[in-house]
Amino acid sequence: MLDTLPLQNGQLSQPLIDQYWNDGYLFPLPAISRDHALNARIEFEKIERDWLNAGLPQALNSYKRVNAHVVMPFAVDIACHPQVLDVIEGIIGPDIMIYSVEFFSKEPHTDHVVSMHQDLTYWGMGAIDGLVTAWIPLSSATPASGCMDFVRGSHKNPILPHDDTFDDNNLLSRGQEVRVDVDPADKVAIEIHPGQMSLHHGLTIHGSGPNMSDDRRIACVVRYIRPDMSQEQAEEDFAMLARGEDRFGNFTQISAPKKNFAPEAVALYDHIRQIQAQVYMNNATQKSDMYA
Ligand SMILES: O=C(O)CCC(=O)C(=O)O
Repeated sequence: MLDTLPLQNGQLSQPLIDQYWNDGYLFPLPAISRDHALNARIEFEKIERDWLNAGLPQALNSYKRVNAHVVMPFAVDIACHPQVLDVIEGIIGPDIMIYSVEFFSKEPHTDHVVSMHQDLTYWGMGAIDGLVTAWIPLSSATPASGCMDFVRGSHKNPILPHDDTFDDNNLLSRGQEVRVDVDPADKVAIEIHPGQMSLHHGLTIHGSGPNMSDDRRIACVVRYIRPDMSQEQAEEDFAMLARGEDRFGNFTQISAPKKNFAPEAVALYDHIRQIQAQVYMNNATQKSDMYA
């Protein structure tokens, strides 16, 4: 296990900020505490039990897989944790919005993978620098459990062509895969454990292999944006202010839910989903629902 990178008064030092912009990722960094991560897993698994057959309008998997912050307060608690935001501030500055919180889980001994891709490919914001992802594990992410692999320096590319595979074992909405043969030797395995996190740039080529371990691999994945970013392919898009100010108004601001799946939050979730699905699934070679 790699030692957590040292912060200066809870913030990224200039050499670490430089390393992020040079490599397109940074890890392992301190995140929420180990206890917080393990308790968040307990809450996540309780939601899985309590809400699976509760008659929600969408499949529970959809709420877990995208925009969990709209309906699950514990997802907002993680995304707004001051320690995490102090680190994010070093990358995108003092005004920080949450674009999405997503749970990526892989069951033990299963073939689910994430093909190599760039996040920004289908998000309608262009090839921007003002989006950073914090990948916060709620269980250990190791090469055996299917941790992420990053390609160093690949964020210096534009958005590259991707092919849709719609493979059932792929956790991405379209099974999208970057049309580049990534040499296995160029993949850096991002082993991290509860209490740590990794950061990656929206253009960094990354993916992850199957979980061959005996435990679930669960991560809380938070997409942070600067308020001056904007949605170019839909009239409206949504974000939650986590710190600082939004002086641009490019995103409709949403507030944190007060309880799990509050009816008004579930209705808002559906509204956001309808608008974002048009962007995410634009020109898809196969009609498919977003994260059903
Ligand atoms: O959790 C994974 O394996 C992949 C997550 C991912 O693609 C991302 O965080 O952008």
